[in-house]
Amino acid sequence: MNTDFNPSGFAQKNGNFIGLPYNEEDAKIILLPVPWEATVSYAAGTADGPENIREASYQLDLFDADVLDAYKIGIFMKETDEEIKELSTISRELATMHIDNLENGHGVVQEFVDKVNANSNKVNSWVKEQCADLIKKGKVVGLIGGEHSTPLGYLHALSEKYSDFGILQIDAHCDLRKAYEGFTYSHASIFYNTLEEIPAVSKLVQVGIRDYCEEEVDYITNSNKRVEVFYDQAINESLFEGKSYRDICLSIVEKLPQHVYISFDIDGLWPNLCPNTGTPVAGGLSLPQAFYLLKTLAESGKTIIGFDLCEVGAAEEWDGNVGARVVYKMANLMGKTLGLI
Ligand SMILES: [Mn+2]
Repeated sequence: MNTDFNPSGFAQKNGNFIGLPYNEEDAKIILLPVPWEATVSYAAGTADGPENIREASYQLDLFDADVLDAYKIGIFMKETDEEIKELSTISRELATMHIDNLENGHGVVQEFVDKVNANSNKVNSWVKEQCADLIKKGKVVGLIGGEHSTPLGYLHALSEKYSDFGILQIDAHCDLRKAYEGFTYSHASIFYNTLEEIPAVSKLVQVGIRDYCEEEVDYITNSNKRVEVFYDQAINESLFEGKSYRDICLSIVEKLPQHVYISFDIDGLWPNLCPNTGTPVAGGLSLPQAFYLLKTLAESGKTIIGFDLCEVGAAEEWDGNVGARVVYKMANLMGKTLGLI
């Protein structure tokens, strides 16, 4: 790290997150962009989410009242991989043709679906390799999507280090569908796939859920409490009836095991904080509510072992600005619970 660095100065556009003075070797937390959005079913653009976050991050100040000297933890954001981005563009064209066929009642071209599924497998393997390699080097990873299907490979890599961990998922959607629109590794299936493929994930706690289907409710009901949900409606009704938000956060955190991974879908927040996300839904958490929940987790004595932020749009800088704040807060709190500072 450059010792002349002034954490109160303006951010240098040096290619790194918030202009932080680290490289891949000396940083402890590595942000891995995954520019993949093949199966996005609604608004496109999240493949460029990581670069929007990087660009918007220069606007942020480094002071974090929850983690003093947070800038010293050492965060480095890797370059976007152009091959994955290209694969996303090709796959998204095939997926769009397939979804148009479905919506217009035309025959399904199985070749389109198979190709997208094959490319999803490639991305999952690439993410797993990247993350496993970083973990082997003693780094901690924050994955930045892309659509919400992107963390699967990372969760596989983590399961080789941690034999038992839980996931705190902030999201408008359960993402528990067994495939969606024919795509095995759909953004809407990330946690179905996670739970089916990774036994080390002993618990999934979902928060902010407000757009979901019967198949998902059945899956949750039959999960023997491996999945527990704090629906957006239930959270708000508890607040309206006088329960404190602190008590709600404590009951959420209580459900999680010692090691916790955070999966943050930006659409878990109010849509005015993520207007260009793939699938915006009215309602959700405010930013202070989300941050308070993360802080409650960090102060509970549990350890944050990794995180992702997905579905950040790229059509406007604002989405990147909010996304960058969410990434910084998760990285700082994770660094604190891991004793990196
Ligand atoms: Mn999601």
